Amino acid sequence: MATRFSRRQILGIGAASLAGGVTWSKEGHPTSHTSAARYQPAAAQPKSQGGRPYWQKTYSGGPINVAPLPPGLPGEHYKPVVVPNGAALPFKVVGGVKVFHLIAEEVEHAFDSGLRAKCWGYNGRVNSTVIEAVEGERIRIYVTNRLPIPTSVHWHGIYLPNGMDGVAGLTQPYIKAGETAKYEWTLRQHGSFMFHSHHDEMTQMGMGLIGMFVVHPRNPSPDYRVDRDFSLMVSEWSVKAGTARPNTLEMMDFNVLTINGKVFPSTAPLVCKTGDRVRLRLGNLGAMDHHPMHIHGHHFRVTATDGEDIPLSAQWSETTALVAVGQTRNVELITDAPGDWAFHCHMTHHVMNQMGHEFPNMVGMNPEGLEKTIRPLLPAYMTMGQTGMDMGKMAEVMPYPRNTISMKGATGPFGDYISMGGLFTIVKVRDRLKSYDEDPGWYQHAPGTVALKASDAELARDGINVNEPSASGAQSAPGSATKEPVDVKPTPRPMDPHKRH
Ligand SMILES: [Cu+2]
Repeated sequence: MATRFSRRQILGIGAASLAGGVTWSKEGHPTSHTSAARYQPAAAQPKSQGGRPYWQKTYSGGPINVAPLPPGLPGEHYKPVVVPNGAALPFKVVGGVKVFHLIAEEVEHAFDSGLRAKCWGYNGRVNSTVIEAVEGERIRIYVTNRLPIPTSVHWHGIYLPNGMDGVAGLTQPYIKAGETAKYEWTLRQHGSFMFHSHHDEMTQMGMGLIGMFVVHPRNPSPDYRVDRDFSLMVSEWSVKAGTARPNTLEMMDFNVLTINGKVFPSTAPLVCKTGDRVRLRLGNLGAMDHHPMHIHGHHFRVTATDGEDIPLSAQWSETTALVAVGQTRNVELITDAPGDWAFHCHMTHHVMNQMGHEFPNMVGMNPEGLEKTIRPLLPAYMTMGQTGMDMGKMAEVMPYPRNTISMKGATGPFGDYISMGGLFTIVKVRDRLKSYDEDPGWYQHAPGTVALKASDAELARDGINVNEPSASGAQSAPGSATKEPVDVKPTPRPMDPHKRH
């Protein structure tokens, strides 16, 4: 192909001239849509003369009444996404339609080994049931409500007939307790989308009724192919220590931050080979917080939003992608640096586990007197924060209430605590892997490639005096006498020649 086509143009050609004849069998078309044209992506429509390109396209997928293409099958027509700590929802094909059964129900959910709560979820999982489908196919989703209250499901970012949009009371009646509703439409787009309850959202989404909805392109361009395609839903919870249910009334102080419903160290690592092409599909359906998701040792490109694919010329590089509430972001990278690389939210309060924030800043204070006063009333009382949140130490000495976890992360390869929890996971990149499904353990660093305690010989060689006063003179080295601060006079600035007086 001499001309470079965009992904949408390739899809257009695929739908118009290739589909059915080349890569897809014609078997199994529903007969109720025979009068309509076969599904074509929006950009395949005739272009208007002049004007700007964004007025030439449809913003809702084009005509609704299109004939669906045959259902796409995993391994044959698409490479399934990897759902760490979760799974794709099973389906069956009935009369050419892909049929799913989504069940909203109470789930006894483990955020980590030490913290469980009665949450609400889909099909036995919390935040980690993914619906996976293929552009152009017709899907039918039965939603069974096993909750004690009415619900509905909204398909977030997806083009569909208005009555399938899932806004309880507005576009459909409630799905009452015990009822099963039927949603059905033809997918006229691809991308990373989401689904969630759209009734009493604050309660129901806060209890866990959210998930990712991944639609693969019909005839993917070569640049769509990746070796690892991860689906990661981030969210936030308030689970007070010792309680059995999330507090969905919380507005500010979320203390359990999750990826696919898990906090680190229970988040499964993202296992990759050196040189793998990797896509991370990030979605955020938390209540209040946007999450800047940050990768170490690499950069990634932002390649798609839940609006559409970003053309190559408009993609941008980041090491941190902000995923706001209600957004998805696809980011792609080549994991070409072996190691154990942190991937986490960069809001420091979001990489803590079960952190309460009602503490004054105690850094540098001696709390001995305070503790003596309080201990007769609260024997387990320990003032926190005077040396920072030294979570490793706290984990060892602090007695916990029932059903709570420490703020710590986990013991790492050097015996020290990794002092992060919550929205944190590890991208494990290895030259050789037995299996993607097996945690390869800690990275074995080559000699001389770890930041270790500097030796006296090294310090002497490079003329580093560790007792040297720091540049400001305000701080002195341990054990040395306090010196008067150096009086630093501001250097007079030359007059700005461009300034008129
Ligand atoms: Cu965050």
